[in-house]
Amino acid sequence: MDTTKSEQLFNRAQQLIPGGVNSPVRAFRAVGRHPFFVERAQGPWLIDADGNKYLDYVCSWGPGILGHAHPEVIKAVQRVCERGLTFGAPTAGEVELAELIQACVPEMEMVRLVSSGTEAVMSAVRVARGFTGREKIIKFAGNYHGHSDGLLVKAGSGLMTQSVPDSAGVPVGYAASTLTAVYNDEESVRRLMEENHGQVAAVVVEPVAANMGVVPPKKGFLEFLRRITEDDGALLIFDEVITGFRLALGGATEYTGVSADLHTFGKIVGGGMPLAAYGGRQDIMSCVAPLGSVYQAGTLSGNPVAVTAGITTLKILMEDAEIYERLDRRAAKLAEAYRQEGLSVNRAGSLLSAFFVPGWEGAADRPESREEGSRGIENYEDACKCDKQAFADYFNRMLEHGIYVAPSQFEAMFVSDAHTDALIETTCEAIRESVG
Ligand code: HOZ
Repeated sequence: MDTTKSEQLFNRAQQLIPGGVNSPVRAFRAVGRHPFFVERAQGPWLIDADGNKYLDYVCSWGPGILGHAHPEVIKAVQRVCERGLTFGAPTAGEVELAELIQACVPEMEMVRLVSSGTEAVMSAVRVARGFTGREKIIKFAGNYHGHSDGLLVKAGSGLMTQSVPDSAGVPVGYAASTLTAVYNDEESVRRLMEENHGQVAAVVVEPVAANMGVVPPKKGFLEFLRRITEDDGALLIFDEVITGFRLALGGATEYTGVSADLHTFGKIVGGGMPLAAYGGRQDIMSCVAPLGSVYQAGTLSGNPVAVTAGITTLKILMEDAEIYERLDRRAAKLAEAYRQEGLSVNRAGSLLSAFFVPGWEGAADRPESREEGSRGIENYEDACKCDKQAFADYFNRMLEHGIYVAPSQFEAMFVSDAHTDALIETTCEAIRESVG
């Protein structure tokens, strides 16, 4: 595979951009190679600067549920661009997108549009503090909620990939009001709630964790969080930046049946453009300025181009009654292929992770260890035990087969509607040849 142009670009990038990338996991450090630079993308394919073509299961880390450059989305964006790129004033599209979000997730009684998932969660936490008059929050080790100061404590995603649980530069005081519990462990939450009774503004959780690899909630875990927050007068925030419009049109609430007070969305809701949203109960969201005293603002919030990409994407999803069933079926096929090779697989709809758990070698020959749910990863500590070198070897072999999965054991694999049955079959063959 010729990678000359990507290498040249990476050399130039490293002179100016920290690590040569604008988001750490993209640097490919965990898989021992340099990143490729993307030239363009279409459907399930990425084409790099040297003309190499990859079947893409990263899908821009989640937004690409329809595949890349969906013609309807591109056309709508081209049309709206002709009318101007940003106004810093309200547009009809913002109202329409808010209405569509509410139609999909009825709990979103009020919605605020922002520009990134980080901003959405940071703002939701501020609203929770303003509403309750309390300062502390509880998050879970291995959950990632963007890079705002108070949420970079025992965070997943890039921090896990680099084995840095906490970021430097976060004032001790900020981190002190973030309490960390163990995902899927009710007792750890109960203890923190008791020790900090009446002081916790919110429990913020990825309802299906997807930043320590995919880790679904154990039966009853989210229901427990709902009860304990209600009993204490704290709010429950579902960070649905990844799960929103991916697990179902109604996101995690539809998928799990559990309600939250506030939700945050990103990725799919922006249709591939920088747009995110937070919202929920009207009494809580009424605290946001100019209605209330919790301040949050943004020049590019509700940007007309991003809003158009979001509206078009949500409409396509809403009009296709079978899309989620299709995605689920295809992801299940991939999961089965990984299991047959002895890996431990977690899956929720079109999100999945294959973990190189200790003892994975030879597990393919032990039928009992191939069963769904056996040798499962349930939390951060379990995920940390995985064999990262084996993952890196597998990643590189998949890339040689022309298949791009996330360059970290701790990121999800995303299946899009552009991954046809035939492409899934090709991928299963590559999995058989790349694991082990
Ligand atoms: N941290 C995000 C993935 N969970 C984004 C990574 C990127 O865009 O490089």
